[in-house]
Amino acid sequence: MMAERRRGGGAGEGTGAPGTALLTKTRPRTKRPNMYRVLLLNDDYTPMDFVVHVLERFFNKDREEATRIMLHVHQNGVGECGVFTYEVAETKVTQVMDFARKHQHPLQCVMEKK
Ligand code: TYC
Repeated sequence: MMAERRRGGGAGEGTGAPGTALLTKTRPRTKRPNMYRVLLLNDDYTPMDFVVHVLERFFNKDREEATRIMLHVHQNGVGECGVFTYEVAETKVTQVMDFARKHQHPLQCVMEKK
């Protein structure tokens, strides 16, 4: 007697026209996106104030945090500006590289998968 378990136009059940019912079992699937670190690299020429400005402007850091990250990069060669999804990380890298080039500084910004 129970020809179909469910009926009535819910997700994945087709149009409800006669003979078209598709019985599907779904469960909610939330998958975490891959995340990417955006890194600044040290060099001998880019002014410290410029790097602090980059961290404030593109990574929304306050002056104190921006200065801390800049000094970390200066002393260690590399440092993390933030962690983002692929598209956001790619956009940050492009923005920083374009901004550095425009001001004729050799500052390098890269991304790496976490
Ligand atoms: N080393 C640079 C200087 O002494 C400062 C600097 C810091 C440059 C961080 C790049 O990502 C950088 N002027």
